[in-house]
Amino acid sequence: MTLLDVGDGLLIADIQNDFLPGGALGVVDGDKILPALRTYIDRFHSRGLPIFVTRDWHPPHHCSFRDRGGPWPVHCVAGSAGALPPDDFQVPASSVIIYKAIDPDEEAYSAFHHTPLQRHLKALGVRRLFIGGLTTEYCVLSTVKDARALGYETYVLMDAMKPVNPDDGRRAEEEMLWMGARPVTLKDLPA
Ligand code: VGL
Ligand code: ZN
Repeated sequence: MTLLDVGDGLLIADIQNDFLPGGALGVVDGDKILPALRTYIDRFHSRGLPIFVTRDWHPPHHCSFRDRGGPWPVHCVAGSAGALPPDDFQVPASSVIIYKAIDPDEEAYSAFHHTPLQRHLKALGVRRLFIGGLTTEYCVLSTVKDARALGYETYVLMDAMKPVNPDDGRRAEEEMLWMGARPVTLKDLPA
């Protein structure tokens, strides 16, 4: 299928300490996808293709936190240790970092929502977007939805994402494919 080529871009959602085991909103086995993600990064970077990484980056009293009636424990507070990627997950210096959900009064899961992502993608000529990371049924699903609506050919990294809740994760996978996103694994992308 998909030999990587000019016009392809990789988007990795929310690899941040708080979403990894032991973190404030630790995703079970979230760390297990890091090796695959490192390989995806190599595949794109070695071809000079652009890489985008998102960071959930909440102000200290974000509306999604329980103390404000939201569903989540305090997590990924802007600039805190929990909001940083783990030391063993370094991305190329040329990666574009997208900060999201920075507005205190607005929940936002998609990497497109009130961020400059779309402008960066246009500027870099990205037409096919490959999306994985954390978490399947929130950031990945919402981002894939927006990418499809914006007309991107969209690939979901089936071997490099994890859900908060496994049932919701399976439903989200079905929904993404139903929206026309295509499944991809490392096996589909030769070195
Ligand atoms: C996310 C839970 C809470 C996500 C963000 O981006 O997937 N999930 N905040
Ligand atoms: Zn969040």
